[in-house]
Amino acid sequence: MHLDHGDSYPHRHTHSAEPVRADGTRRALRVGLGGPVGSGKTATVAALCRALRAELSMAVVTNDIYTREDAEFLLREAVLPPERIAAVETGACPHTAIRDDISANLEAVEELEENVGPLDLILVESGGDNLTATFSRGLVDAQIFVIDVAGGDDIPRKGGPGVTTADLLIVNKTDLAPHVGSDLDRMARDAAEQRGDLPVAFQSLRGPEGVAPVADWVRARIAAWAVR
Ligand SMILES: Nc1nc2c(ncn2[C@@H]2O[C@H](COP(=O)(O)OP(=O)(O)OP(=O)(O)O)[C@@H](O)[C@H]2O)c(=O)[nH]1
Ligand SMILES: [Mg+2]
Repeated sequence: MHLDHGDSYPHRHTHSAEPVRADGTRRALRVGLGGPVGSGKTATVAALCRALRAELSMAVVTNDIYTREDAEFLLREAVLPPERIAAVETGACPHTAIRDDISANLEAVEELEENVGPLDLILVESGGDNLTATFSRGLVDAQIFVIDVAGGDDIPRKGGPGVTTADLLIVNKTDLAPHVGSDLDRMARDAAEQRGDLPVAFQSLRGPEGVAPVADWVRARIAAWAVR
């Protein structure tokens, strides 16, 4: 049987484009943010833009199923100039567009680099999904999985590839823990058990520290990227 699908078959990307292009310029570090619906992905993206935009050349791609709502929120909040915010309407299960057929997202990332580049950092927000959603390594270089304390303090224990393998796990909305009866120590213990040495950030975007620890994690990734 001949299995040559030519150009019409969705290409499976198993690794990203090289950091340094043929002409010697360096492409942006691409960081994906995934996680369940409403956990705080867009709020984290907005806070990261505010924290890092003075020191890094940044852009954002948002994924929504049927709308451009997340991009519109970021535009309204003016976290970046409008030409640095792109929306992909996935029209299907959100994980398909970040894992299986990543072509629309890759196109959005490459167009941003072309139109507003050179860029240091592109954040790609997945549509809200479930605990199994992860990004293709052909789309992003690092991924952050965002869960929140209101989703239940047993989420880290339940595992799933987002919780166990993401380069950074954010447990968001810690300010709500007392109101919803979530035990943060238990979440920290369970997360450590699932993730070994991989880092976990407990975050409240309503608190004084806000996104600062996650912004520091991004800075460290950028520093490592610059010497690759
Ligand atoms: N109390 C509290 N609320 C937060 C925090 N972070 C985000 N929120 C709120 O949680 C709600 C959902 O946040 P979003 O950032 O839209 O969540 P999302 O993960 O992007 O949602 P989808 O894209 O729809 O999956 C919003 O009302 C945010 O203001 C936090 O640290 N504490
Ligand atoms: Mg969102």
